[in-house]
Amino acid sequence: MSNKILLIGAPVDSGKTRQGCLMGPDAYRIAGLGRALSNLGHDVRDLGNLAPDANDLAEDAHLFQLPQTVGWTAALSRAAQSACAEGLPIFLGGDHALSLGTVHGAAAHAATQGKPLFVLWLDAHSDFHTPQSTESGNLHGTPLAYVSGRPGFGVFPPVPHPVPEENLCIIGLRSVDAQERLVLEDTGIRRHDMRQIDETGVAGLLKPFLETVDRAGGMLHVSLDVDFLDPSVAPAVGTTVPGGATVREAHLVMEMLHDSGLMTSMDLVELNPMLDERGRTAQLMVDLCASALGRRVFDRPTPRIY
Ligand code: 6HN
Ligand code: MN
Ligand code: MN
Ligand code: MN
Repeated sequence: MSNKILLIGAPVDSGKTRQGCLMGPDAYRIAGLGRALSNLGHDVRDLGNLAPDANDLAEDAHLFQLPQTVGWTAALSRAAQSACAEGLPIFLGGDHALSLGTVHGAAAHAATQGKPLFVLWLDAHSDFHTPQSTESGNLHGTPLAYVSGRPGFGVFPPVPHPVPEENLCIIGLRSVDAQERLVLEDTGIRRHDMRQIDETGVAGLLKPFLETVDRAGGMLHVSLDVDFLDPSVAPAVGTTVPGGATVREAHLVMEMLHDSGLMTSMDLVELNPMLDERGRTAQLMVDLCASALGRRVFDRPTPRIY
């Protein structure tokens, strides 16, 4: 199955104080993402990098770069909405604040198709803060709360198509703040921590979710945070948490996504090339993305080395 794939650079760096994610899109390009996907037979277009919308919002004393993140949300929502109508967009981040916009836009597109949107969130963190509950003031910790329609996002674009809690699945959790936990425990969000991966294997967690998406005839947005992976294999992220997914666990998720044929859009987020070691994290993310789009051992007896 070949896809029209749109690579969209989203050099968002406003979602947290530690800078460097703005170099992510170019790191993915240099690590050969476009070539990896076109070698799999896909029609790949690189649309270059986006910029945030301008606005004249005031800075907020508690929130880091609020106006900038609101500008990105508006720009990325539009981009996602039109790209989803054209093909399968892959957003090259950029920190996780970019998903405020990409999921917002994917949900708007799904609504035009009369289809429900589902979201798979692969992350050490639940990113379920509101601008009120965040202690760090870093808005990359808020996208899931925003897209699911939680109140408190005042100056952000309204959310006319909230993703129902039952349509969200988080896998990889090992750092959930007290306030997030309180709220999450009251929701129908599927949330799987690392212990569940240990006990049942990642396939046992993902399969029922994919079956639900399939039965509902849904669209599926996948948001892959670098810190889903264990820092020993993916050091290039500001928010490392020990005890993350192994290389094979992550590939298996991607391979199952490909086999399901359900994924309709994707974010690659939180890569900070300043923190990388000889490009190994960027390379691993490229390889994972290739698995999600059909790379497999037996079709390629001689693995390509990029
Ligand atoms: N991410 N819960 C922490 C905070 O600052 O709110 C960490 C957020 C991490 C964000 O994973 O994209
Ligand atoms: Mn995240
Ligand atoms: Mn994270
Ligand atoms: Mn926090």
